[in-house]
Amino acid sequence: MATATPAPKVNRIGLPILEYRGGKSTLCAGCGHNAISERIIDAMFEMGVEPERVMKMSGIGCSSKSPAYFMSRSHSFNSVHGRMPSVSTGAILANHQMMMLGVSGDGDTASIGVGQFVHLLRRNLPMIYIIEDNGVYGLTKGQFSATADIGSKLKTGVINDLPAIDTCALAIQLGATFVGRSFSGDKKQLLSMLKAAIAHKGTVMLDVISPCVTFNDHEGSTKSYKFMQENDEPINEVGFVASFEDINVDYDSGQVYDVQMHDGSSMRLRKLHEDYDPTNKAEAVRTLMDAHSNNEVLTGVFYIDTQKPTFIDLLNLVDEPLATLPETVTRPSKTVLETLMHNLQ
Ligand SMILES: Cc1ncc(C[n+]2csc(CCOP(=O)(O)OP(=O)(O)O)c2C)c(N)n1
Ligand code: SF4
Ligand SMILES: [Mg+2]
Repeated sequence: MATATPAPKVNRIGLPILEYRGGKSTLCAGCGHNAISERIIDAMFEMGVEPERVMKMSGIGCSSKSPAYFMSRSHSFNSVHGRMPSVSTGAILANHQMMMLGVSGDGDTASIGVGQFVHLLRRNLPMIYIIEDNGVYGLTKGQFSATADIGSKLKTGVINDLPAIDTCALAIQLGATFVGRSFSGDKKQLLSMLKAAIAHKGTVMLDVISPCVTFNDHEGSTKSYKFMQENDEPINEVGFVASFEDINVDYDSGQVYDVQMHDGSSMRLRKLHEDYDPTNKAEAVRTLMDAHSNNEVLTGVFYIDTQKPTFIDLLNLVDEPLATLPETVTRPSKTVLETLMHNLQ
């Protein structure tokens, strides 16, 4: 007798994980970017996010191709190299009921795109911004990017003699309200951070070290699998309990920061590194600067602020998205326009 195939497991909105998948990846086997796509799929599925409510944004690069490999049912826009922040700003202002997920590369963000990136951070735009950070321009055959560490070595033997831009320190200083670093190979940490990112209201900036197996995974690289396995030092252990799950309080409050997220979820940051306070901006920047001097790669949630108004709050936008407001509401009447013209004479 034939046995019945078990029904696929569904999430809280009744969707199986298959509905969160994308096209088949064309990236190199073993590329860190593929693992990040997998974690995005898991996080969106576990959080029960409606795929059609997500806008996937990217620039240009191997990393920026990766939105094609997750969530095919979502909206997607592949912008010009380094210009994803401005396109995203326009899109979220047009419809702030959507969830914005940007995937960029270290080159796309910190080299050609740094001018747009810094203004995105100042605005606290509601957006999850992921940098798939391999320290090189993977798509154009592995030149150093602006996140490559000083002294690190290319396959050709060329040494990088410029200091790295720490995108996390920059993001904290300029105004992002959820800033962390993870490693594509750390499934547990990355998944918890992504789930908390989905629950946050404001700019989430996650720098995810994502080794380029083809151009930057050798001896002398500081973005290789081996280097991260040996030097990754978590600053806190990230736990996440979604608003729809039971919270069992079983921790010593002295060791944990329990952060209440906007949607009622709870993020728990268990201290692993001295007496680190993720709500203290100056301490966060100083800790990252110190880590550079000590050649440490800190991971975890460095900074969180759940109180700061977002760009949408600052602009006092109406609840109904601008994109769907009827023209009768958005267009000034003939009398208003005539008065305006009269006042300009
Ligand atoms: C305006 C412009 N300048 C340069 C390029 C060439 N280019 C394509 S991808 C890329 C760098 C991508 O690096 P990164 O963002 O780190 O992505 P990765 O491929 O490493 O994931 C460059 C310089 C381009 N496409 N457009
Ligand atoms: S070249 Fe590097 S970054 Fe691009 S897909 Fe291959 S491993 Fe990934
Ligand atoms: Mg890169």
